[in-house]
Amino acid sequence: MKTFYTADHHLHHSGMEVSFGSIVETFEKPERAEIVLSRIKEVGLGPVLDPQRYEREPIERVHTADYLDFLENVFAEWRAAGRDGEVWPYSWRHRSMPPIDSPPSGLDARLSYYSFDMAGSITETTWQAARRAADTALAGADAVLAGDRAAFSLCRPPGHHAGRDFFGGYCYLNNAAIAAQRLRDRGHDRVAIFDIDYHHGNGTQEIFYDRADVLLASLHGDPDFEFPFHLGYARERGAGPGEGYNLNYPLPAGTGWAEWRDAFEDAHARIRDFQPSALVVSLGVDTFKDDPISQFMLEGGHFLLIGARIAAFDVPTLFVMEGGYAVEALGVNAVNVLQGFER
Ligand code: SP5
Ligand code: ZN
Repeated sequence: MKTFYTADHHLHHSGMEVSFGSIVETFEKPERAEIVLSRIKEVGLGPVLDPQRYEREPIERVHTADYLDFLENVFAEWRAAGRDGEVWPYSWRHRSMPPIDSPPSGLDARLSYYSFDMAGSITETTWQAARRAADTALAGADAVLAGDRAAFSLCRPPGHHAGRDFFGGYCYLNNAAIAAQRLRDRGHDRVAIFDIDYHHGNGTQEIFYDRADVLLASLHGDPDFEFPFHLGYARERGAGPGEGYNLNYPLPAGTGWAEWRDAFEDAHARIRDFQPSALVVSLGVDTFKDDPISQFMLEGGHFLLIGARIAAFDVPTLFVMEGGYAVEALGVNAVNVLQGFER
């Protein structure tokens, strides 16, 4: 299968994050995409192609124009305010505070409004990198639309935590959602998103929550103990016409292959019942046993089995890279899914 990749991902690199009270090098670092690319070349998966540049229009099908303007301009605004370093939000609306539905005017208040955590910062070139990640997803979607059985969008920064108008969890633009919407807009009536990243795809859920044309099934660490904490429970089944089209499988810390596979197979059957004409896989491999920020116990060989089961849907499939932070194993694990699919 084709891989879409651009070295422009290097334009995003938040230097640090806070982990259990310590300032550490961010887990979401540029080496991640490079090791996956190396593995793709090593196994000869297929051609590696630079994505074309897309207009904002396909991105605005998912994200609000005011949020996109904010992402594009906030770094300059930060500098104009006389501030050094990178753009970081630092305070959020507590449940004791009334909700609002339009952005405040002050810089820090607006940063708070458009985010839900400080997993990653906005650097001078984060907007450009996020745009190119969205291009990478769109190019993969277009390959599938042109008739490819499958494609891999090696996106970085990742996307599934980003909602219609917010960033968080290392994510700025929701690459998988943008690709799924592209598939909808260019002729696929029913698109399923299978999110197998360790974390709940809260952004993807928010974007498609009231829709019956895009099914989301997500396996993840139970939000009762795991990031992003406040979304991803099994009781969240969709709203209005989307009722029944959002499927969450929260799983306990320490989940191993047998338990993960049981949930995966249940989701698999539900996706099959939906009869999608195309599939987007939010491909995180932070379910790996040695992942430094995660608590599932999958092993390298399991990713081959996952790929083979995804192939059994027998529908055009786009894989979109999400998380995975055990950098040494990340290339093998991610590409195992793709090789398992192709066998
Ligand atoms: C796309 C994706 O996988 N985003 C994940 C964002 C997780 N952010 C929270 C990271 C918390 C790290 N602190 C735990 C360190 C354990 N040693
Ligand atoms: Zn993740």
